Amino acid sequence: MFINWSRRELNLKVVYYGPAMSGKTTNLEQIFKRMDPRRRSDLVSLKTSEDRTLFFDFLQLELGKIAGLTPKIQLYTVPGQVYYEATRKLVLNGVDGVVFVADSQPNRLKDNAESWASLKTHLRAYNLSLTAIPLVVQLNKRDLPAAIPPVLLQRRLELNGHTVIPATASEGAGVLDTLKAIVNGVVARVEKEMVAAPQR
Ligand SMILES: Nc1nc2c(ncn2[C@@H]2O[C@H](COP(=O)(O)OP(=O)(O)OP(=O)(O)O)[C@@H](O)[C@H]2O)c(=O)[nH]1
Ligand SMILES: [Mg+2]
Repeated sequence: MFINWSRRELNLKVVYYGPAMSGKTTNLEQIFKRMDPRRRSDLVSLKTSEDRTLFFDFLQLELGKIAGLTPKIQLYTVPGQVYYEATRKLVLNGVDGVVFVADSQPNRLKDNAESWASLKTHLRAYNLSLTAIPLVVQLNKRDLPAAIPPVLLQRRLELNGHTVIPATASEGAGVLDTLKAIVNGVVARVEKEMVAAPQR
């Protein structure tokens, strides 16, 4: 979180995290398509020639005022491919909320679990944890006939208590529900912090 008092802007950072090809970039593309252009930036995507995220994607949204400040929500995705671990950690720096995009295909259960473990490790390095910041789990690719039942992922990742939202991001289903859930979580957290420590 960063407050620019002279411009009365509140900057909040949400990171879409998850294994390779789970649909993180697709989420941002759908949000970009569905949001009022006056309330969103351009979508910046740094991709390889095969459409894989190279560094991150970035999209900024503007919300209605909170406590006289204009909140700007910055959405980032991480690159899911295994060898970009250092980039994933870097993108998480200063994060206010995480959307974990899991892949529903049965053969991706292990990749989901490994990505989940790496998320925990990186957050710990920033003195954060999955219970300390708002987190939403999106179970994506529900359109696939072999999609695993949500409870299987819940058990494997030990997701007791975390919100799980089913989605088919490629069709836009569940994308805005996921966004709403994480934005509500992040804004509620900020409001609580402002009450606890009013700044001006
Ligand atoms: N069937 C199906 N395919 C999807 C869905 N969401 C995304 N995809 C496809 O999955 C592929 C990967 O999507 P991306 O959004 O690029 O995945 P990513 O997580 O950003 O991948 P990396 O950047 O490499 O980590 C693309 O071909 C998408 O069209 C979905 O809900 N169902
Ligand atoms: Mg991507």
